[in-house]
Amino acid sequence: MKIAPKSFLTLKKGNRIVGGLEAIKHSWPWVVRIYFGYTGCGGTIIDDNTVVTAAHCCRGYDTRLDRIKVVVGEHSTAVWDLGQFTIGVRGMHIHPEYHSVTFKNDICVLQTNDMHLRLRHTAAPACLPPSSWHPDVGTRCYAAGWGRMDLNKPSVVLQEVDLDVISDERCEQTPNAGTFIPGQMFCAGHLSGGKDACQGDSGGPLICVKDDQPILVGVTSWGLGCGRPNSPGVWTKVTTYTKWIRTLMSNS
Ligand code: 4AZ
Repeated sequence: MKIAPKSFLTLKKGNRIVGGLEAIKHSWPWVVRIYFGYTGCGGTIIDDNTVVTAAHCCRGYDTRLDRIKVVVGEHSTAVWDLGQFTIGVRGMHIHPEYHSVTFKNDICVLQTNDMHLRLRHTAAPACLPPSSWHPDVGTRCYAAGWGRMDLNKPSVVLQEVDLDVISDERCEQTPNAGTFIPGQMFCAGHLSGGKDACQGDSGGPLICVKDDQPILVGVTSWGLGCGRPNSPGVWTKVTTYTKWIRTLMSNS
């Protein structure tokens, strides 16, 4: 799908996700804030009625869909932003092989009510990666969320940060080794530390740009601390799951 060229990746001054900056309002139209009860997670719109998030966010809510609230067009959680709206969830698909201890297959697809994206100025889908396409090591990508900043309090306004794709081999040389599963997960960030996703950013996207299109390459999943040197964050490798996701989309 063609994406309207909004102000994606144009930054304005602000502070800190960890080491990031405040995003320009509505410059991440595919990012949603999802409340599972009172717990906040991120998510990504991929079409009019589909949002991708982390399985560890969805867990326990498959029989309580009425307790889930997807907020679209959100910028500040403290005020009702112009263009912000809330959408209900009709169905949930936690990956059938998600494992809550090892975090393998940490991906969940939510079927929402129709978001009427064509009529919205503040919401648009990100693209799924072409099957088996994954950005090269070193590619600069971007994460966003309302999670904790510097292991401190959550951010009130959407933060964004640039993170580089790290090789599986290099990731295996960090404390992530042992839990990290190549093929299903990948690492992104800066080995020097400082920039990272953190608690509360889970479920949100790592977006890489390919042919001027925003591609949902990763789902924020886990990490050992936030922004520590030699301890990059770990993302669910979306390309591994594209077929599964597309099947769910065509069945909805
Ligand atoms: C979390 O707890 C979490 N530094 C998400 C991402 C990272 C750490 C923790 C990555 O949801």
